[in-house]
Amino acid sequence: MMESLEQLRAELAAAVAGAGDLAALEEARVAALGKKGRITGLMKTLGGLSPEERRDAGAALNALKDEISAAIDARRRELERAALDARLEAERVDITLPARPEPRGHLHPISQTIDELIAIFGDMGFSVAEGPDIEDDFHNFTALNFPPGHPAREMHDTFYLPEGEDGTPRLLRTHTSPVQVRTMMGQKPPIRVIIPGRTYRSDHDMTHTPMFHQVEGLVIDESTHMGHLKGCLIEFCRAFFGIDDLPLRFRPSFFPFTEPSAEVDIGCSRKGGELKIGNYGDWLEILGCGMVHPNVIRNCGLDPDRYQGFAFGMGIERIAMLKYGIPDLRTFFEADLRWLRHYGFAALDMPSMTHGLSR
Ligand code: 2NL
Repeated sequence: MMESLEQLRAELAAAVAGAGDLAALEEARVAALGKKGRITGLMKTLGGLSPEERRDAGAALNALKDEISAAIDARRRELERAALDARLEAERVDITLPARPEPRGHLHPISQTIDELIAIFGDMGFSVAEGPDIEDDFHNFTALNFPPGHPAREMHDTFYLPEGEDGTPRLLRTHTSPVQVRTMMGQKPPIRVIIPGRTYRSDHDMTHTPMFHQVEGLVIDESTHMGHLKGCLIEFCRAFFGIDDLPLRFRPSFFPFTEPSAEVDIGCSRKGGELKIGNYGDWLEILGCGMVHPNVIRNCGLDPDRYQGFAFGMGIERIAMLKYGIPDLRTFFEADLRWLRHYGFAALDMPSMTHGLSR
């Protein structure tokens, strides 16, 4: 029997070692240790032996069984490891490859310009505020010192909506100023915010679209004066157009919500019918500004004897057209992909003070 056990050990060990995958290994296990396996079969013959023979043969069979079991376990770990290695190799992903070889989307010039405004004013310590497009009379007109019969309040210029549940008239904001009203009513000075956003006016021709974008800025503190207003806007215009010696001219003007008020021109040239921004002797209007009217400060719940400040506003389409040479306002809203491919910006071109604000 011992001789045949040696033979059996060699055969079973070879079957285990030669199993090429987990299924073959399971077959070898059943053939050796299963109910009808060869070791199991020999175990069943022990009963017919004499006590002495049974003790020796039993010990030998148990040793063989343990040895083959251990060999099967070892082989199983080997095969599982090899299977995992093969799978990892097959499913390998090169995470250093670009997500898409060629990014195809473009940022709209309005989005790009807003990113640039936020970068420049952010660098000067301004944060960004937002508010609802649907407003009420108080935030859009009354708080801003528009008198009751002011032409801007007319149906003709403003999109009015059905009144709200409380009976107050609703409208689409005609400027971003109501967000500044909400800011003053909601937080204590010092305040330094810009508000870029959509605005709406009932006007549609070559140079007007019923929806357009504005950015307004507001600074409120205890001693903010017109010198701060001038320095801030000179710095902004020079950074935005990337022209260090860009001249600015402040002309007296009127807005209901500022006193005094000014309109700002930047230097330009119109030689040969082509508009060029820079120090060339001619002037181009770019924005409106002023010291916030004491009535507005009071209407927003602040004490005008303690707080004062400045505000400004400009059209985003207009400054984008000037900077990027876009000739027609209406093309901004046509959703023409060829136009966007031409005037749009790469999605990962993050504007910043140190890495350039444009391509
Ligand atoms: C323009 C001129 C301007 C403001 C906007 C403002 C807002 C508050 C108080 C005072 Cl809450 N002023 N905004 C001030 C001056 C001019 O916009 O030409 N926009 C396109």
